[in-house]
This record gives sequence, C-alpha cells and structure tokens, in this order.
Amino acid sequence: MAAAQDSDPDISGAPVGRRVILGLFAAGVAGVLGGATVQKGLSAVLGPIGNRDPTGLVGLIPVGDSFRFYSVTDSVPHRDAGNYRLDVTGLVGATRGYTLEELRAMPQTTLVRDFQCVTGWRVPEVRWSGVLLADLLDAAGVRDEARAVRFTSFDGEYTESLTLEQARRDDVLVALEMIDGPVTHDHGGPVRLYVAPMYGYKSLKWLSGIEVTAKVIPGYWEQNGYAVDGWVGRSNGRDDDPTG
Ligand SMILES: Nc1nc2c(c(=O)[nH]1)N[C@H]1C(S)=C(S)[C@@H](COP(=O)(O)O)O[C@H]1N2
Ligand SMILES: [Mo]
Repeated sequence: MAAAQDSDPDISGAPVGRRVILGLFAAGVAGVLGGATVQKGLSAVLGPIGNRDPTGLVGLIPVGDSFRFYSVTDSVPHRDAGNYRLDVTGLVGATRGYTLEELRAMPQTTLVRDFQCVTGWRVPEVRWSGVLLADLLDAAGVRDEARAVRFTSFDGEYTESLTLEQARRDDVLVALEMIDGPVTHDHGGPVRLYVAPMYGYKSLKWLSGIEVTAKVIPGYWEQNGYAVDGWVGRSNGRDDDPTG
C-alpha cells in the first residue's frame, strides 16, 4: 500500500473529515475536466481500488466514462524503448528477456472491450493491442509441472497472478497499445498486462516480469481480500449496481 496514503490518517482512517469532502469536490471536477493531474487527486482520495471510501459516497459521484490513474506507489520510474525489458522466467525451458522492439516485432492482437474497475467505474469499448501472453509462454516453453503465472511490475510493489489456463486465453494481452496509441506511462506503459474478462486490478501496469510457477501466488490486492479469480460480474464487484 502506498506509504503516503497510509500515513495520511484523514484518508486511510474511517472518519470522513474535511479533506475527504474536499476530495469529493475534486472528484466532481475530475469528471468534467478528465485531466490526468486532477484524476491523480481523485485516485488519491479513492485509494487504489476505492477502499478508502468508508461512506460509499465517492462511488455515487458521476465521474463519467473515463479512466482513473491508479498506482500503489508514490512514483514509478519511466521506461522506454531504450531501457525497457520484460523477463520471462520460472518453470520454462529457457528464460528469456524481451526489449520493447522485440515485443513490437511479434504478431499483435487487437481487442475492443470495456474496462471495469472492481469499485464500479467502467470505460466502454477501449481498444487494446499487443502480444498474446500465450505466445510468450509458448516461446519460453512451459514445463509440465507449471500451473500458474506470476506478474511483477517495475513499480517495485504491485504483483498479479493467473492460472496457466487463464493466462493462455485469447483475450489476455501483454499490451503495447491502449485507447489510441502506445500505453502511456500513467496507464502502465510502455507495457502492461490486459486481462479482458477480469476486473481492472488483474491488468498489472508497468509489467517487467512474467514468472511461470507451480501454483497461484495471490497478487497485491488479492492478499487484501479481492478475488484471485477476478471475473467481471462473478466476483466481489459492483457492476450490477446501476449507481456503481
Ligand atoms: N502496477 C500497478 N498496476 C495496477 C494498479 C496499480 O495500482 N499498480 N491498479 C490496478 C487497478 S485496481 C486498476 S482498476 C487498473 C487501473 O488502470 P489505469 O490506471 O490505467 O486506469 O490498474 C490495475 N493495475
Ligand atoms: Mo481497480
């Protein structure tokens, strides 16, 4: 959990103080302006997945069909074609590292899907493009005893997981593009995971490691009670709540 947010009792504590009320106002402004800077303020209020909304009021504020920018860390180093690297390790025939150029040179898959955070916000019909995770697993050669995949981020904190079966789906991408161009830094670029059938928390940002494992190792939010199998509509979500 982000140190700055945790150390702020007004935000992490239960009482709804003045700062939270101010935050509600900022949230409304974010919906109108949609700017990255204002939205960072919004996510500071909401918390990475809205768990600092003790009243539930924040979830009722109409903020439109726009993305929030989430990070559990205060800052994340920037990486680009010059220094980006994705390592595929663990229970594979051959460990291998990819540069951004190498990922771009592989066959690309494009999907247009809604993006849904478990807290209730949803962005309709987002375009995603990138390398099928299955292709990277095949290239590495998954060993017989492998059952799952663990993902790590170069933010140094966030982790995620999938079963091998989930990881091999044709709607799970190592995404290089999102919306209308390359995945921006704030959205987890240059490379993030995109797990189309599951809630947003499965789509790890700033992807740097894919480790093939013998069993599922629950990810960052899963250690805090969110479903490991984060299927949209089937696990601890609010997407059937029209106000959510
Ligand atoms: N590294 C990292 N990945 C992350 C998160 C995060 O805080 N850090 N938040 C997750 C959650 S809860 C959601 S809803 C999406 C949000 O993606 P966005 O910031 O591009 O809107 O990223 C997911 N991936
Ligand atoms: Mo989320």
